[in-house]
Amino acid sequence: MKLLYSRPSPYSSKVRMSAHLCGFELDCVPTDTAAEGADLVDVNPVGKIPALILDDGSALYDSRVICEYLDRASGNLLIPQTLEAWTRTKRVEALADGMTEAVMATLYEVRYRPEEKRHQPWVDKQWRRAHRALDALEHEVAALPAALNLAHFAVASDLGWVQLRFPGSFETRNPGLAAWLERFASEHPDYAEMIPQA
Ligand SMILES: N[C@@H](CCC(=O)N[C@@H](CS)C(=O)NCC(=O)O)C(=O)O
Repeated sequence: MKLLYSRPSPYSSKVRMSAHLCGFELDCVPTDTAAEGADLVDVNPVGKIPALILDDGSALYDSRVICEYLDRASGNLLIPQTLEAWTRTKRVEALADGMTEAVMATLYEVRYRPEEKRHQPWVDKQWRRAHRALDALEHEVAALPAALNLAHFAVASDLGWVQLRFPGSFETRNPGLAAWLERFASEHPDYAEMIPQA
């Protein structure tokens, strides 16, 4: 299977970690979303990464759907199946990815909008959203099970991305999250290598 991805992309990072746990080797193809090239939009008309090309040539997106696919294809190695554990796992994934979505919106505001068109109250709203999600995540990570699953990968990928793009933005307010990420990286070097990097 081929994965259209980029090294800094948190959603790609989550998919790569998930594939590793499920025992799938992905052919990872660096892809520039800004170019809107046929290599990407013919696979994913939405023009976002990650996008997975299956062995039969069909495509899957977005990251949540890809992770569901990897879980099913591996016989549920990624997502715990009891109702209670499934619920926690998917909630943590949604929380971590939702936090990133808010912070990414603030990055795109600066990256893609001319200065005179930026709207600070909207940016402030995204950061309030992100901080609430980070506060909730601080409680969630304390209750994660020892065995790695999709929730760990979502949190590690999303926190790693925020640290990359906005260093210092949560570590003082959420020391438990900073410590959790550090521990994840030191205890799981295989996965630490896949945390978003420039
Ligand atoms: N909900 C999507 C979000 C994907 C996403 O936003 N990807 C970013 C890179 S991390 C992207 O492709 N951005 C390009 C753009 O928005 O134009 C997922 O979970 O895969």
